[in-house]
Amino acid sequence: MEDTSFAIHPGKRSQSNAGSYRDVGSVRDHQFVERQLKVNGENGYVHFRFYRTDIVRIVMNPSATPSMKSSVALVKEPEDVDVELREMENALMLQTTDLTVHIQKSPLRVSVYDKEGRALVTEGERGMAFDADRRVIGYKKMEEDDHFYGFGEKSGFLDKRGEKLTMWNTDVYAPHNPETDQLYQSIPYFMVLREGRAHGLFLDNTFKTSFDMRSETDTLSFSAEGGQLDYYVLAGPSPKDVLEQYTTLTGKMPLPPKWALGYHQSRYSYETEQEVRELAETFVEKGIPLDAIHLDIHYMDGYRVFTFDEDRFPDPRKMIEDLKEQGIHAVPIVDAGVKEDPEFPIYKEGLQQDLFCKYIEGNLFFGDVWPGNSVFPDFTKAAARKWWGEKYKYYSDLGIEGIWNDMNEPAVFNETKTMALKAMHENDGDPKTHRELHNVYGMLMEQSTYEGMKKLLGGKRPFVLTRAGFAGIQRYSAVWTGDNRSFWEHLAMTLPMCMNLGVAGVPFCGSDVGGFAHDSSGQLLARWTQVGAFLPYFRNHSALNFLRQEPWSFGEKYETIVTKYIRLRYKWMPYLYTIFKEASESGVPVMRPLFIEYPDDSKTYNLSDQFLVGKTVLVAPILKPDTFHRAVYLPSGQWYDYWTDRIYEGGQHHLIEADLETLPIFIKAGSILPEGEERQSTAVPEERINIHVYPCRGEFAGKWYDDDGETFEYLDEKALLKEFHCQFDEEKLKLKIEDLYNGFQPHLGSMSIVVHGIDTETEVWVNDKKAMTDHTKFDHKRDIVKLSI
Ligand code: MIG
Repeated sequence: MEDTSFAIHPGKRSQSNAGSYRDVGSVRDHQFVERQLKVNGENGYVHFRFYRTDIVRIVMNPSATPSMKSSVALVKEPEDVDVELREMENALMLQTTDLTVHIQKSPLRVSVYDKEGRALVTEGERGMAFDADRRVIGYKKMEEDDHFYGFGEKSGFLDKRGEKLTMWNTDVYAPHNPETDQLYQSIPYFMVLREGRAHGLFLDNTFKTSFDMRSETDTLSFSAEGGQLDYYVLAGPSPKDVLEQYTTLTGKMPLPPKWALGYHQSRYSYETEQEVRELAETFVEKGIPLDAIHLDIHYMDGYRVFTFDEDRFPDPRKMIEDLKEQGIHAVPIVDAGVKEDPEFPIYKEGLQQDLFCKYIEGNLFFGDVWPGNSVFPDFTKAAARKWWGEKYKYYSDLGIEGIWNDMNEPAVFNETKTMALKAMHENDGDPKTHRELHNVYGMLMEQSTYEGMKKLLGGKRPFVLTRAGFAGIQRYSAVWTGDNRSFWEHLAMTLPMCMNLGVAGVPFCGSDVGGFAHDSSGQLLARWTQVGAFLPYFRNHSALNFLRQEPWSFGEKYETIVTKYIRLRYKWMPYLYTIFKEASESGVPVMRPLFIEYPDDSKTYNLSDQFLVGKTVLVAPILKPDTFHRAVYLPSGQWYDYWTDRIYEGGQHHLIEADLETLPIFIKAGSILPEGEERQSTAVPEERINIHVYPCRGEFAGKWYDDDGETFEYLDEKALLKEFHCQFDEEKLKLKIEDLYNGFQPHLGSMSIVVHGIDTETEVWVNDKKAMTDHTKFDHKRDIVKLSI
């Protein structure tokens, strides 16, 4: 290795982030001002800035002093961190209480260590570099035991080691294969798990980026087609710490309205008011719970956004009102493209106010989408975001509280599938090409939608659903995973895809239950609905010209099963809502890969066909046709079968039977979970809560969170948080209920405690009083203690 710049042998690395890269060179000099270390290399400039003691930002710019501006992903300003700089002959060292950044001078190589001296990221032969086309690249050593997660919406298995992933928001109708890595979302971020400890790396670059954990066995690289090599190293050391760190940088999911956690029914499209009303009627008649009906593009007048077609939907206001009375929200789709039509007010106004994307020469960018020739709002411009956000008044005036944004990659019907790369974004006075800002277009549309709707709803929480997004999308919107197909393989893919979205900071996500394109079947719909009941976002959606897949579409046998699981969703609502609240505060997702809770258990590292809901509920669905058993891995501890209360020993695999009616669910001994009731929709108040205690010896605890489910008053502690602490020693089970806050009173008739897995001799004490137990309410394995609040 020489001190001078060097080029990487093109032959050797033709498979990797290819090209001839020039190294940043050796350190010439440095300056430490305002808590920033500014290093000048021979061929580039590198700045170091701590955001917290456990988060460091590193920015390399090949040709100019680095800009410390951030993309729209960032919500965090750097804190005033105490940083110590040590200068040595061959190196510089920046140190906080949590991290040490070691900068070798010749050549410039950066390694980051945690407080225990554990190397998080290290550079070896290669470090930071760039090429003649202004691509930037960073190389890091890849250890033998490194496992990779996050990256957002990606096909394939859970652990991304051995993958090469590109981030470029893309409308992919078909196929979603293991090799289809550019989908609708771009989250240039990953978490590494190495020997049970985790750290993270977030590349804040909006260009097309790519992450290569495939081409070399001991080196990974991350690169961008332009801009700076601007990345953050997150210290961990646990997966949950990394999630907290990442969502500190990019923001947390706001707590959704409760109705958004209910069951959603969609179809491309329910085409008339009559059809929508009949659909709602059928759900009510059959007693199948429903919280939302989605209105796909046919509701619009010639696919013009912010309109209803008057023939198909003669009285949307009345329809929406009547649906609400049935506890159902209407959620209309709103695409990004605006029809070219001089008599269409949105087109006219947007033009008059100069709010659409243009080329640098001043001519408008036109693209073909559903409405035909269309223009695209320039969401990089604050004025356009505000304008568009206010346009939702059209919907909110009709009583609509949820919006579904589609085609916001943006998708265009042409060969590149999107806007011309040289189209411009005004970007609030800092104009950039679409090539640079493509990946944030959807995210900015969501910002506009969420902020606009929030203002319009006067204190109510909006629900916003998006297809496209970038790092930080969780601040504005739930994410569905786009146009999957009614294949068993796509049911299976839902699990790792949604788990990795969760690891990438997006807790509120789900796939089209039943599959979007292609024909579903009764069995597939049944199994997919079983999974859907435990996905953070639960919507059945299907495409034009394929078999219908409403719960009753495949006959009574399947309808019964599908209904059972939709109802089950509502029983689990208090628990789901509690963990949604936690996710909104901690960034730890609702749906979790097992390694988050068991980082020392290597059997969890690529476990792609099971997941945890919260900390202690394990779901192991059947993902294959005509299959009525499967191997389930239960990590250490003891686990209760949810259906039978049979106890299984963890730390091993079990062969579990699961007829078509059964979704295998296991609850870890040492759990306390709130359970609600089956209801027609979340609009029906819960009469009763059961607190289920699944004991293990010793101490354990659980929580139940609740609030009005629709306003922001919970932020002023108008909420209820009960904590349950339990002690169990075979003869006695002592439960303490503590109100951490009780600024909200649910309309409850009663609260009951249900204790599992104890025999009749065991005494149950609640808040230091011996409780009357009633063994008749449940089967012999369960004990119930009645208690009212
Ligand atoms: O190119 O609005 O992913 O959910 O039903 C199709 C019609 C456009 C794509 C979405 C899908 C939606 C469909 N849209």
